[in-house]
Amino acid sequence: MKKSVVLYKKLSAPLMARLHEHAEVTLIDALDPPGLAKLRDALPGAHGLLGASLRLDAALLDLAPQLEAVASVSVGVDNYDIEYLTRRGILLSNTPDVLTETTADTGFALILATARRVVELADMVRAGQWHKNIGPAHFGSDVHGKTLGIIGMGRIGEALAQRGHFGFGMPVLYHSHSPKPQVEERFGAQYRRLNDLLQQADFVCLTLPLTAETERLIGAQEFALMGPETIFINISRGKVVDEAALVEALQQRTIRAAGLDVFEREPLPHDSPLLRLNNVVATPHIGSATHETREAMAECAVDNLLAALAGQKPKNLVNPGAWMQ
Ligand code: 8YV
Repeated sequence: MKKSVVLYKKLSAPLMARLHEHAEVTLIDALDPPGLAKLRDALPGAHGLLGASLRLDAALLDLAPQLEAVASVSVGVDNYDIEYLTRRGILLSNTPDVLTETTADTGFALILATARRVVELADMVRAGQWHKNIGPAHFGSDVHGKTLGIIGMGRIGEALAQRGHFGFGMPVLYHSHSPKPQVEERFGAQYRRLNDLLQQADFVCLTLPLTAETERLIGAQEFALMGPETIFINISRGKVVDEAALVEALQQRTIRAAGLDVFEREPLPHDSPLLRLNNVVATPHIGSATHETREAMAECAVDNLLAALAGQKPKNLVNPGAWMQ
């Protein structure tokens, strides 16, 4: 008897075929009200869930008494009540590694686009407003040789450091739970306490997960420690930042500019004050959003899910305490 899997993220045809071979599949086409109603109806019979970008809390998962495994198509796991899943012995997996390089590329895309005002000036050209040679009013800031500050030295932070060091000759400062000697050796990176990094870096980049400890880590006090030429980059999670304080810092030029791929609310509301500032580059959470990487993530998630449903330990198990249940 095939087990029941509920998908709330569309997969490619090859991956769908693979899942159908091993499981009874229910696909939730969209996370709109009808889709969420269909999801709730399917949960009582579900053994496995696969998807992303949906908060799976106790209220929802109490509807799934047979649930054995949740495979997230993401590296971030802040959408999951991990203690609840572990208590129920439900295996949660994610998709690290396969998205590291692409997400670090996104980080550098934002560094360059924000420093050199690419979006603002490209829009000026498109609007037919390029009438003469660019002057100081439209100059950006250099990236090469500037100091790159990375908050959260995990896989993505390390890939960002690699790009800064080898690609742009940037001195690298980092802040993390613990010193990372391999990063210091490979990229000449130097560990800094958070406040020192904020004062010394030209680019302050957030690459850390959203946890109870990191929520609103960067607020008014932290922005005040940065300088008027500092450029702030967030490719982690919007809620690591006090977004109202960020808006204020940008409006008051406490910092020079911000390149943001994540926001407190997503999609970012059209009336967000961030969208009325020309010193903001805002992208719609595209960190891992390439054809190649999203397919690799989905394949990783399918591998994790099928392993779990077959009684094997998934490669990317987030909550090992559930495995020992
Ligand atoms: C997207 C991400 O949320 O992996 C993460 O944690 O933030 C992004 O990759 C994810 O890819 C959505 O499917």
